[in-house]
Amino acid sequence: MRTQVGIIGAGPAGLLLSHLLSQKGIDSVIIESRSRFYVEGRVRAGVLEQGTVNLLVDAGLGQRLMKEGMHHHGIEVRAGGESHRIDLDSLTGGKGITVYGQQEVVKDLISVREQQNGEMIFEAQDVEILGIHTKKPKVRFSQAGDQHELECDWIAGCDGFYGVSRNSIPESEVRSFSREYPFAWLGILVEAPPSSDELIYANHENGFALHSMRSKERTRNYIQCDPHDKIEDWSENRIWEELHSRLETIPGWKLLEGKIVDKGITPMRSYVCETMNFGRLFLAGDAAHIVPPTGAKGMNLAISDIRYLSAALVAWYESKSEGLLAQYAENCLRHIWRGEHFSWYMTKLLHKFPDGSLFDERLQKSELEYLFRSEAASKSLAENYVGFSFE
Ligand code: RFL
Ligand code: PHB
Repeated sequence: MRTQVGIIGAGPAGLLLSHLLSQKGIDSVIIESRSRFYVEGRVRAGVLEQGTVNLLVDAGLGQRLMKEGMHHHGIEVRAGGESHRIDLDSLTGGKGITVYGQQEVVKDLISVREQQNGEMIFEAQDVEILGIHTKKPKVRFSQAGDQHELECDWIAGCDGFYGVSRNSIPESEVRSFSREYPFAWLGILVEAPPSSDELIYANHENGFALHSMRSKERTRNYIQCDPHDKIEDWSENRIWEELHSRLETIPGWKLLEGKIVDKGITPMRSYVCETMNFGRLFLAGDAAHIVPPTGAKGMNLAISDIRYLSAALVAWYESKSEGLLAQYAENCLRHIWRGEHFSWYMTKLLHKFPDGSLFDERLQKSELEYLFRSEAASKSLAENYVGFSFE
C-alpha cells in the first residue's frame, strides 16, 4: 500500500488533517486501532473556541455545527456561596464559545471523509512506525489477522497520549515536561435539560464541580474525585449528592437530575513533548501534549496543531518548500504553552488540593476574590477561555 501522508489515529486531529489535505488534492490513509462505532461514541470535550469553529466552518464542516452548536456569551464561576459571571462577550470584544460535543465533530469528519472516499482503516492492531529517517517511512499494522505495510512520504502521529507515535522517537531525543495532579474527574452524561444557560465552574470545600451540556435535552456534569477511585465506588446516589452539594450554593438554584447514560473517570495531567517532529514523523494533538480539562483546551489545541501541519504539508507538496515544516513545532508550541498555562491556572484556582497547606488555601481564596472583584482578572480569564490570539 502507498499514500502521501500516513495518519495514525482517527480522533479530531487525524480526521481533520486528512480532510484538509484532501481539499488540496493530497492523499492520506488513516489507521485507527478502535472501531468506528467506538470512536464515534466516545464522550469527551464539549467546548469549541471561536477560532476552532471558524476553521471547521471554512473547511466545509459547519452544517450541523451551526445548527446544533450552542453559542455561549459567558460562563459562571461559583465559590464561597457567591456567583460571578464572566461576560465573555463584553470582555473580549464579542467573542464567545460554542458547545458542541467532540464526538459530533468526529462524526461530521468521518462522514465527510467517507463521502469523498477517503481511506480509513479501523480496528488496526500492532501499529508500528518504521524508517522515519528515510524518505519512505512506513506504517506496519495488522487487520483481521493479515499484516500490511503502508509506505508514505510523511507520517502524522495523531494517536493521542497512549499511542505509539511519540514512543517511535528515540527516548534520548525527546524533550518533555509534565505535571501530575492529585485528583481526577468523574464525568456523567445525563438525559436532562440544562439547569443553566451557561457553563458553571464551582469551587467547593468537597472539591471541584462543573455543570455543562450537550444539547437542550442532555447535560454533562463533572466532579473532582480521588485519582485512585474506581467508577464502581461511585453509586448514582453518591454522584448526585456530591453534585447537588457542590453546585447548589446559590439560593434558589437547583440541579435537574435525569438518567445517567455514560460515566467515566479521567486522570488529570499536564504534559508537553516539545519534540513534535523527528525525521518524517510529526506529532499533533494529545500525542504531543495533554492539559487538564478545566480550561477546555485539549481539542482546540489539537485543531490548532493541525492548522499548522496541514499548511506545512500543503506547502511542501505545492512547492517542495520545507520552511513551514521546519517551523511546525515552534509555531504550535506558542499556543500549546499558553493553553498549558491557562489550564493549570484554572485547575489550581478551582480544585481542592488534598495535599495543599493552609497557606495554599488562603492564596486560592484570595485569587478567587480577586477574580470576582477585578475586571482585569475577569478579562484575562475571558481572553484565554475564548482562545488567546497571538496575531
Ligand atoms: P484523540 O481524540 O485521543 O484521538 C487519538 C486516536 O488515536 C487512536 N489510537 C491509535 N490508533 C492507531 N494505533 C494506535 N496505536 C493508537 N493508539 C491510539 C485512538 O483510539 C484515538 O481514536 O486525540 P486528538 O485527535 O489529538 O484529540 C485530542 C482531544 O481528544 C482531547 O484533547 C480532548 O478530548 C480534551 N478535552 C477537552 N478539550 C477541549 O478542547 N474542550 C473540552 O471541553 C475538553 N473536555 C477533554 C474534555 C478530555 C476529557 N477526557 C476524557 C480526557 C473533557 C474530558 C473529560
Ligand atoms: C464538557 O462539556 O465536556 C466540558 C466543558 C468545559 C470543560 C471541560 C469539559 O472545561
